[in-house]
Amino acid sequence: MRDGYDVSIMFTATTPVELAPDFWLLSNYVSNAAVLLDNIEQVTDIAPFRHMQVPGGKQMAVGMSNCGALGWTSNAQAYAYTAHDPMTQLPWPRMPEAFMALARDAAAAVGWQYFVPDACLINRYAAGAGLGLHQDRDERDHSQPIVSVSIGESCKFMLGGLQRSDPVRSITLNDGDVMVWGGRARLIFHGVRPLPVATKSYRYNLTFRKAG
Ligand code: MD3
Ligand code: FE
Repeated sequence: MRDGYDVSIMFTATTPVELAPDFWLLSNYVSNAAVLLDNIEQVTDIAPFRHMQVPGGKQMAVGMSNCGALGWTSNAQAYAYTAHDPMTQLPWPRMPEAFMALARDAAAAVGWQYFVPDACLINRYAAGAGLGLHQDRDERDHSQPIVSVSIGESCKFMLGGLQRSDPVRSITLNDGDVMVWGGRARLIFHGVRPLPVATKSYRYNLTFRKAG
């Protein structure tokens, strides 16, 4: 037992599918998302979801928070990983043990041993919220993979290529799905199509990174 939960019941033996070179989908990998929702609530009691501004001045449709030593933040000027929450000046809440175990086990399942993330970005999508096509390039060490976990409502994930103009595939992500990518996929363009306006509850996504 860690954090009061038996984290060993969290993972399902799913067959990983390589959607693109070094880009893996583990469908229905998480078998008890309730543990994750409980931990998200504990984190966001301290570091509430907020809609960050981005350079250019717009506000993101996705609500965001972080846990771990570093958190991804944005304002009207720049993006950065910071040790403190700029909204409260507090350190980001520590990464729950169940999160760490999930990220480590998923990375190892597709061959990235000893993944130790120091940052977990928590995204919350309501009806109408999406994330435009982008690359994740604010992390220092691009040799480390990223692990992402989908919780709650499904979404259509946009999987592009290494050029913004490359064709984009649409992949449905459901509750409990995990993606792991690195290497040749590390700088792939990707995004999330806006959730249909009739969507009744939230989609959450955890992204685990080695940012520092
Ligand atoms: C990077 N989040 O937070 S999962 C993000 O569902 C982000 O909330 C999305 O993109 C979400 O930056 C998508 C993360 C993801 C998926 C595929 C990638 C990041 C990726 C492929 C290449 C590089
Ligand atoms: Fe991203």
